[in-house]
Amino acid sequence: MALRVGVVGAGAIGLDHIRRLHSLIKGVEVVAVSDADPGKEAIVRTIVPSVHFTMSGGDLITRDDVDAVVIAAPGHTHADLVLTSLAHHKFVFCEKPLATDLTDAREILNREVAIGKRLLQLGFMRQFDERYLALKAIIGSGKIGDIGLLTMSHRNPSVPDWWTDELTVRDSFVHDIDVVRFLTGDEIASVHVRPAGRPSGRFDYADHLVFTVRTNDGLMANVELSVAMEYGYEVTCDVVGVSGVASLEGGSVVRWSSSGARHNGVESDWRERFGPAYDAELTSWVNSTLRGVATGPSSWDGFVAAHVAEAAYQSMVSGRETFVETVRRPEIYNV
Ligand code: ISE
Repeated sequence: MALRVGVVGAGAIGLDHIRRLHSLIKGVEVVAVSDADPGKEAIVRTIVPSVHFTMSGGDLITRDDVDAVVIAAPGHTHADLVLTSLAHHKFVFCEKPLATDLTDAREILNREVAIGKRLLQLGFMRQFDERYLALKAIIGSGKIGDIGLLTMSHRNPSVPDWWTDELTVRDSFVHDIDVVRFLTGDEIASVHVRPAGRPSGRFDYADHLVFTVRTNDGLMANVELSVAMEYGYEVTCDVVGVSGVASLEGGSVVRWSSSGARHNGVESDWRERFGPAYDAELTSWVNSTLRGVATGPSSWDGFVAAHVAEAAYQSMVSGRETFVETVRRPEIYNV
């Protein structure tokens, strides 16, 4: 029997997920969609004509014909929707961030631990991206020796009108936090945030930020994060080891030369750059949910990202390096 899924949120990524669940991934049926904007119903029906549409995410989650939930609504709504899903013991895929508030992230962790098993997979899709997986494989092969430094860039061409400095940290930087943990296998000990370049005046803090991250084992990561790089969407990562360097380059994989110049296309946004990774992460979620288990990035990864993001926000406010207290990982997350 197909997994009957309800999708909360029919915005940009929500519609993408509805399309891939309906048309690409096997063993799953989109039976319900919710969005606070009733105007989204018509768009949703162009993808799944017979779907049940509601304006209430909570009503969707509690429906008897919804076996599992995909949360693709704005980040500040995630915590309540996840807690409702857990309260009804429904498997849930939640887009990042787990929560935009550390207290909410901790509450989700406590609820899942109280249930005694994982029910949530979190949308850290870079862990399913072929380039990041290849980078992790090179690190693990020992070809570049012990690693000591990551130099990363995360450039957004623009952000929505409602975006804030705080969301740059709590909703965007969380990807880079997870990448540092994913590639190094280490936990983050401190973070120091500084503004870079001349602000455009749109944000109180900055359009371009530099995060200096240190891990418990003494590795360092320098992360450049921008929210107004009009040329396109691009992420890069250089990993420096004692005997070599491994690089994840930006832009499209294929380069071309013409008219005396070399060219390399750059994706327009994160949905284009990470499309195959979203396909892979949701396919994995459907397959594991059909087996009755949650796999991949967890509430623990989401809690740690929120914990480090809180330290980064404190650093943004104080201008100083902020240390991250050590938190013991609950047993259910020890795979
Ligand atoms: C967005 O929500 C994403 O998840 C993208 O992957 C990230 O690059 C972007 O900064 C976020 O705003």
